[in-house]
Amino acid sequence: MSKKYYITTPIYYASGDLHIGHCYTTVICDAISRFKRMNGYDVFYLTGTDEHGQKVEQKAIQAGKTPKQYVDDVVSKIKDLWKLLDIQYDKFIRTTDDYHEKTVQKIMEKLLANGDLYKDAYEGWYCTPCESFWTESQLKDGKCPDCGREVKLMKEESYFFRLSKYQDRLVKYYEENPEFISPKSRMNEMINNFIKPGLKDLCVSRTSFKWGIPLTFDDKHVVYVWVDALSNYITALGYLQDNDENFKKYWPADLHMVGKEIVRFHTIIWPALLMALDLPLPKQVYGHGWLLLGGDKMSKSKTNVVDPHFLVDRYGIDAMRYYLLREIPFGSDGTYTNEMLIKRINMDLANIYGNLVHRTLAMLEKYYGGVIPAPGASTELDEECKAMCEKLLDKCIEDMDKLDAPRALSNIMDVLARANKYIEETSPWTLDKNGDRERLGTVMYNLCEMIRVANVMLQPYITESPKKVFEAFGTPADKQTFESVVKFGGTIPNTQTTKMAPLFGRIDEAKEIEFLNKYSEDLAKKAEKKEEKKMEQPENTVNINEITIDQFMTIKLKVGEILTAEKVENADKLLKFSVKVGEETRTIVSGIAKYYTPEELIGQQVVVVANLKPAKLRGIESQGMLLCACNDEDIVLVAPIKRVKDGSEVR
Ligand code: ME8
Repeated sequence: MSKKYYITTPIYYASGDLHIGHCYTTVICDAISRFKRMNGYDVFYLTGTDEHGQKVEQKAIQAGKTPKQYVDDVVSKIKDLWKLLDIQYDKFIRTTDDYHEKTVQKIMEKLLANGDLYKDAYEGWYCTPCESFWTESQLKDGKCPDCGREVKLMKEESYFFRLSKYQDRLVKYYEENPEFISPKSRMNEMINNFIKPGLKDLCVSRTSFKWGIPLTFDDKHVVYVWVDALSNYITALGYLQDNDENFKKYWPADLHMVGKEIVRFHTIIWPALLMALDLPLPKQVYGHGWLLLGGDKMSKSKTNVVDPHFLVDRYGIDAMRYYLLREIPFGSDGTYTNEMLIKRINMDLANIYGNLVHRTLAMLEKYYGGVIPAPGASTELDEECKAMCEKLLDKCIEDMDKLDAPRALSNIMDVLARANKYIEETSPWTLDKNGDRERLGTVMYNLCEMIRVANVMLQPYITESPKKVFEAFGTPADKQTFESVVKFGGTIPNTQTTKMAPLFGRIDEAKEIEFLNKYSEDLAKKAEKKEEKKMEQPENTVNINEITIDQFMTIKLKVGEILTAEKVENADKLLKFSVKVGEETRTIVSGIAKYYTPEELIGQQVVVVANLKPAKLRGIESQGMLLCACNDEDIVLVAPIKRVKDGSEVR
């Protein structure tokens, strides 16, 4: 029976378009999966989308859609992208899938029943884009330490998971399984930054928004997105469902491949949750590096995104896959540059691979009418090339055991480069001129076989060209297995070859770079314009003709009492207030100075938009907005018609 191999990518946030940094994780996992399949493993490759949470809810509102409509659209684009990149996954999970939602509810019930959940009040700093809580000391200059964006102080009733209880068991697991957190440097990071300062219990439910999985035992609460998302790795296999065959067969995961910024969720929270559920732990979490652009992480929000559709359209799937797999040193960050992309295509794919294939086909045509000749006696040189080919499979297995695709590809390219050198060394045109048919036949046969061996080994990484090459050489594609390259000589003599279109045309580097730089500049300008427009039209004034009740409920209106009021210096229209909203006191700046004196407002009750993104007005951070009735002549503050407790919700 073949050995199983369960590999996962993170599930992608369904909150916008993906860039080639995202494609990196999926392409690596695809190459590993294809390699393992060819190496005889029974592989299950899972990917999917992370669709709940406040970030998605807000994006949906901005787009004037319901959250479900919004994620449906994004997910369909993500699936198209994986198709474009020829990603061969076994399952695509969506966290809005019914079976997933029900199972997450059961997981939460189980945690409650085991005493791993308790209810308390939560106060902490929350980064909405990262969906992460931080303590005061973890913040960097008062901002999110992961993405550098603003954080919000949140206070709400929540359920907590007893994460602290699992600290010692986690450390023991790390010690006993040194490969669990890879590469090793990431393990030290986890221990020093998170474990040593002491794990705190984790807030795992939220009441401040609705777009999530409700708790069955307290439906005011939705499950914290990271618990919802991490559970995908077992819900996708049928955990706690009627058909749990895949769960029994594939769990625990052999590899969770993740970007380095989410290693902590996968190596602390996830194993602790699994311990609480009494389940075996994954064998390895690999934190790969980032694809950088101009020194920064590529990111949707930084508008420095490199569009995979454009690149695939211009250079082809194989060029993109090859670039991602070959160029970025595995485990470390790598910088995307147009120059390196073009260089890689020219150096490896056009000069080494494409050139070899075309020269060989052309010589076969010229000397043998396109038919592959049978080999004769071998020379020392031939034996050296054969030995190199026969070692290739083992080398690649060794590399891929370390998940080192760049190295495996470099070893395959070495064989192709060796074949190019073999042509120079044997000089088939001289053999032809001298009428040395036997030696010419041997040389041509060996060239075809070297191409075949390298082509077999290229199949997990690039998916189109090997097929085309097999076809041109008349090689039956279904027989090009790893076993077929153990011994040199799998090419069948007397096979008719056919002409093929150039695999990879050589690109004029200078011209192409000029074109790409101009293209990037235009894109950046467009993005800048879009950003400017957004500033002119703040997010909350996006034109929505009709909103649903769910969308309305995302706007938090609360009653507040004005404690102090004063004029803002050098600003005729502005008044600065401190407003008591429940237990907190907020600073709010409002443009109503022409309509009220500060004194008449002290002690008044008003309606505050409480979840408005803070904005700076004349250097003062305004933490909310006061509702007013407005017309051409007047602006009048809106207030409850009788006094109520401040902090009361308005809906
Ligand atoms: O983190 N270079 O989703 P996501 C390399 N939903 N990899 C990059 C990258 C870059 N510039 N930018 C993103 C999430 N990635 C969560 C996961 S799993 C239970 C929940 C990688 O859409 C990133 O590191 O932000 C991650 O591995 C993947 O893209 C998805 O990121």
